Amino acid sequence: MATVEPAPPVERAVVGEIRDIELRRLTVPLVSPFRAAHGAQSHRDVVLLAVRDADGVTGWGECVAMNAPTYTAEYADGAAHVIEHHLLPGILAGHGPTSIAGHQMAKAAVEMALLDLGLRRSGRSLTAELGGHGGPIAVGAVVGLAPTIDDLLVEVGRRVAEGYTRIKVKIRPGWDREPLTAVRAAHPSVALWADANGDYAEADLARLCALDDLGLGLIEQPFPDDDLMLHAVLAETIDTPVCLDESVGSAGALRTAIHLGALDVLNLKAGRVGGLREAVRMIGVCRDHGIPVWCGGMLETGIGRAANLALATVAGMTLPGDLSASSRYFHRDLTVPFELGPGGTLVPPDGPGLGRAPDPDALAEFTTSVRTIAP
Ligand code: SMG
Ligand code: MG
Repeated sequence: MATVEPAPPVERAVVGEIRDIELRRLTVPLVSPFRAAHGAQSHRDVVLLAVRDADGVTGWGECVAMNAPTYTAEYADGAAHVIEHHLLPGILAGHGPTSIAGHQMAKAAVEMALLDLGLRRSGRSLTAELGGHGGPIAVGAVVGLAPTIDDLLVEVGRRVAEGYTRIKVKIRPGWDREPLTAVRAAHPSVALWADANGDYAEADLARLCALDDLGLGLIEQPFPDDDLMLHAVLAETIDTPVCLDESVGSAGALRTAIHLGALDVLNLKAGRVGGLREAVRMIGVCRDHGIPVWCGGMLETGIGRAANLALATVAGMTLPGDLSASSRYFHRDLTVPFELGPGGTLVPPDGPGLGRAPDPDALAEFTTSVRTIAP
């Protein structure tokens, strides 16, 4: 017999009030292909939820799963299946999301939609609900693996010219010291971070330690996600702060990683940890242990970006997140675009709920399928 997750008041209040739920698939083109250790993507394959009540108020939820299970085990088709067949039935029956193992990205999308609906109904912003301060906040841009150093420098130069003061560069074995040195020389005052998406191995420890003289703000997820011990060895050896991303899927995993000394800094993504509520709990764990934390990104459209921005203003989020303007990834975003403000900053919307909703024309342009599910 499936059990039901106990939901916080806002989410609980809307269950039982739902008229129907739209599960929508979209393909949104990226301005240019985004390449990391696990492959390249030229479009964002989005799973979008629209939860409607009887008055026609709609809550939106974006799932951050990618189109294929190359970066994480979760992926868009799988998440859509889990949402439709394992999470929504309990909600549509008036109970709340069914308790299932794993599938954090699917759970987070459902939570986002229920939260947005509940907050829209009460007129409260997500930022206020999470305890955030509303911004503006400093943000950073991410630059993927590039074909040549010259290409990398062009891309980094473009982001710096746009106003970003913190740049994260994707690295992999063989694409690390040389490109990072070139970026460091071209932009000595930019905060430079490196993200390996788990592509290094134990044999690369010395190669990573040799990056210490580049003044990097952090090295993110150098080793595979299950190898906390290796991250602990590196953190012990290297001066550059070691940041975890893929390794930390819950508050429990975070406490374990802290106990092992496997991280100095946390990249926090609500999608990776099952939702915004868990993410806020994890900010508290980081604060208790003096671990700096920042909001990660998953190339979200304006829906997920609005949620990330609200989360990024919660006290304890101490470093600039992977939260660029919409134009970094999209010629046309699903929502009114987010634009970079003075000093490389963004401001979360202050309207009810997420404060952003998809533009109907953009939805029509990018939607590839819609399923409407009613109680
Ligand atoms: O949203 O700006 C963004 C992307 C940030 O690099 C980014 N995300 O490992 O941190 C990460 C990656 C995951 C997505 S790449 C498939
Ligand atoms: Mg990362």
